[in-house]
Amino acid sequence: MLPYNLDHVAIAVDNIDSAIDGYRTLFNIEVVYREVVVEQGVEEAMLAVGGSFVQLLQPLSVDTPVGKFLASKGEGLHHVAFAVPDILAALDHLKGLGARLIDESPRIGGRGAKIAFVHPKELAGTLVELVEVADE
Ligand code: CMX
Ligand code: CO
Repeated sequence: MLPYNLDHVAIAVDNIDSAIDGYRTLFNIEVVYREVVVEQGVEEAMLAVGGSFVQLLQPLSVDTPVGKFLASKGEGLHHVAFAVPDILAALDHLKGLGARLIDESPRIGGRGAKIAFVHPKELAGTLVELVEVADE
């Protein structure tokens, strides 16, 4: 299983508007997509950098993955996401290797993409997301 791109690097933030302002002011990076994803418990903003994104994540409540993360660790890097052409094939491949999956089957994330997570304890303490981007 070979990801074809680094889709995004996700950062947990307390205030998405001030985080967006910071990236715009310092790096002139603009938001190309912004969405509330209720199932994931976040408001997310995607900021384009070349063919990849910085994903800023503000939790919708404390009782969500990003809310719990902020409460225990504070703001910072939350996960990295690899783009894969076929997420079902990628999950089958990982299951075959006995990987510790958080999602056995894909969920729908921002941009209508199919997403699934691999546990951070599996990969040097970093949460990894697989993304199959929806057709334009
Ligand atoms: N990166 C690295 N480690 C993390 C982590 C993260 N993002 N989130 C939690 N952990 C670690 C904690 O530090 C803790 O480690 P210790 O046991 O060493 O203290 C351990 O995982 C358990 O932490 P927890 O607060 O009890 O969290 P849970 O086990 O309830 O949940 C996880 C952790 C990864 C299973 C959960 O956050 C999850 O399901 N994440 C996937 C969904 C998600 O993150 N959605 C938001 C993003 C949506 C998007 O990108 O579109
Ligand atoms: Co993500």
